[in-house]
Amino acid sequence: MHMKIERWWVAALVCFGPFWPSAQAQVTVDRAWARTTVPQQMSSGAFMRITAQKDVRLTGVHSPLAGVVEVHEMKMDNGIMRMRPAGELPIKAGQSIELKSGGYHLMMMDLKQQLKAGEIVPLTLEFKAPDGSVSTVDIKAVAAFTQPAP
Ligand SMILES: [Cu+2]
Repeated sequence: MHMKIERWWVAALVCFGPFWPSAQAQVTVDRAWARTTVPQQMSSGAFMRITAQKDVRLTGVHSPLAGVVEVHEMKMDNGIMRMRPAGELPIKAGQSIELKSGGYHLMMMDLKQQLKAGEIVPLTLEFKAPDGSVSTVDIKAVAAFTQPAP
């Protein structure tokens, strides 16, 4: 029985493998880092560069270390820096978007632990293509006090 299942999976890979849409081929993420926190701090930002090979929208983000992760936008408003949920973030084919301090960023809320320097913060980014297909990209952001040198 075990052998049978294994063989079926091999067959599935051979038959369907080349037709599976590859999330990795559509979106790449690099320079990912997250801001360290002090004890009891419940939220923090995560930053990275996202490059899309095809038109996509960043539709959701999840992390096992945070209850909620939202895409936020920071803007000057009458001399005051404000941030608010940005909703879905469109990225055009061939375009890179920099999530950085003072601009778009990922807001991690309801943090389940303190983020100490060097801590790995796993994040799953969910992208939607114009045809409605959904792909996810798993990344690991490193906690740091300020943006690490590229
Ligand atoms: Cu924010």
